[in-house]
Amino acid sequence: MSYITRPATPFLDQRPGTSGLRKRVDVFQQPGYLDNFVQALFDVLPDAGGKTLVVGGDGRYFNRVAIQIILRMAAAKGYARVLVGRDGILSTPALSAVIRRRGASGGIVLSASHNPGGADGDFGIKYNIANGGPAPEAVTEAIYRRSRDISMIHAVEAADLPLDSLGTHHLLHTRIEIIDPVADYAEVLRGLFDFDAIRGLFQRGFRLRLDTMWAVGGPYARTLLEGELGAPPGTVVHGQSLEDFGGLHPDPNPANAIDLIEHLRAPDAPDMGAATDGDADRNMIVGRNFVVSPSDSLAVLAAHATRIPGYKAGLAGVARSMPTSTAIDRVARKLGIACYETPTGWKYFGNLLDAGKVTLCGEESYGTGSDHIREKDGLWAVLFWLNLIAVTGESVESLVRSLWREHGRCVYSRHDYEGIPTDQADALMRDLRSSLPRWKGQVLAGEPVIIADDFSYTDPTDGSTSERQGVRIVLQGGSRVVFRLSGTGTQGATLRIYLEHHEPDPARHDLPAQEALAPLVAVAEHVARVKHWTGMSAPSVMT
Ligand code: G16
Repeated sequence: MSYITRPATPFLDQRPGTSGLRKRVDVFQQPGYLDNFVQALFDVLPDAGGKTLVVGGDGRYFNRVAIQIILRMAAAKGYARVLVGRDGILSTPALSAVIRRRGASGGIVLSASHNPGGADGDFGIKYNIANGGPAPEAVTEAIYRRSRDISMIHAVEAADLPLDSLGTHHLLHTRIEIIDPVADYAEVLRGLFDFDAIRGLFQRGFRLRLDTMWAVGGPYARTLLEGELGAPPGTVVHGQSLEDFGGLHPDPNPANAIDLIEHLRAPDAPDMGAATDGDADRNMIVGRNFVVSPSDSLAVLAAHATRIPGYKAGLAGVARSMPTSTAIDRVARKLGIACYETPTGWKYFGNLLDAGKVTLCGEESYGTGSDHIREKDGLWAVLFWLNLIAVTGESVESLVRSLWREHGRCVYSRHDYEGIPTDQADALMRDLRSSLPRWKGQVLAGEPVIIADDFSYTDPTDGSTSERQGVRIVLQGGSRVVFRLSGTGTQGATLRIYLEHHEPDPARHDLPAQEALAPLVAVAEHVARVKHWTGMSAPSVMT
């Protein structure tokens, strides 16, 4: 075994997006593509002597190949220890838990999250820092800058290591430990929830259907729910982790988890349904014939948090991404706690959580989490709901309806226009931005526009500023339309249009969301001329 150095030519497209570098698998399969990015990362990080790195992924196609490359390069970087999940598996929340519990200096997550997998699908790589959360923009930008100058790759020459059983290996001076991917994470959750209460719920015949979408959540959910909490076998469906997620799109929303939605609509529906995504950090919650919007889910959890052992002392504050509905703001106001509004991307919550300013946070994109780790956490959200149902005796639907009764309903939808040629999407956003001064004060959908701007965020802990984080048109009554381009797609551009309307009148709470939001859809078309720029007359996906 020896150190080797080989020349490299930069790839110029390695700028991380909302959540790391995501590309099609065939892009990552180009010789040296992954190596270059990892070298850029290692060049940006300080000396690794005496430090621990955690490595794992969601088990998608190319996961194993990538891990072997990373291990050989981590040894050349000089890490004292690298912890790898067995079979190369670590869900994103589990990796965050391992970094924090084992005092690692950081970790590498291999996942393209909810994007499809398999040889024709997507792959991704993301660096998490010592707090267990995604690296902030300053770090990801430094990696990108470095990637444009890479000329040498440093690795050790060694055969692939066996990843399929627990044990210890050495790559020159680096100790490689293959660890149980579930243990650390499970221990964190045990410290938060009333496992006896959840066990009691299942003993009383409560039925849950948890769809882990053939992705990495399966082993975690089976161990905890069916193994430890007494949920009957079969509670976790699509629970085997497959490299191609069974050819499906592991995105827990009503469009992609249609099988779950249908089961919850059936006459013999279980009491609760839930789904998690490719890397098990997202979640969708479904009641009997009742889909919970992610923004409402976050608000319900915040409203009842003190009933859960891990949060009984109360919440320091809460946070949501800007496009997420304002349901949580209303709960926070009632609780008398601060509610922060951040740009889209979990990385923006890290500083607030570290500073103890917030305890719970979440996003419209099916992500919810807390200060227990520094990633969103799908199974955590499911256990939170189960614990809540166990102690309140209420159903999923009644918990959401109480929220609406008390605070009004934030009717919400996201319309995605996928696969737009990038130059057309950029032109739309450019045009929209330049039109902003025109909208302020105009009457749209019967109300004056009070805000027409491009969201910018200043982190209250370190003063760093992130600009151009989404165009907002806000009407006097609080209704909003928000526009931004996705930072996680891999084909062309995806335009996301977020629509929110607050409905205080209970008699109107059951109006279908798309109907209630129709005036705002018209506003969106009026200000952004979506048809003109994209040639599309309807969104590809509505959630
Ligand atoms: C990532 C980020 C989330 C973000 C989501 C959608 O989630 O961690 O914070 O809300 O992407 O981002 P975009 O609208 O830019 O596509 P994940 O689960 O894909 O890692």
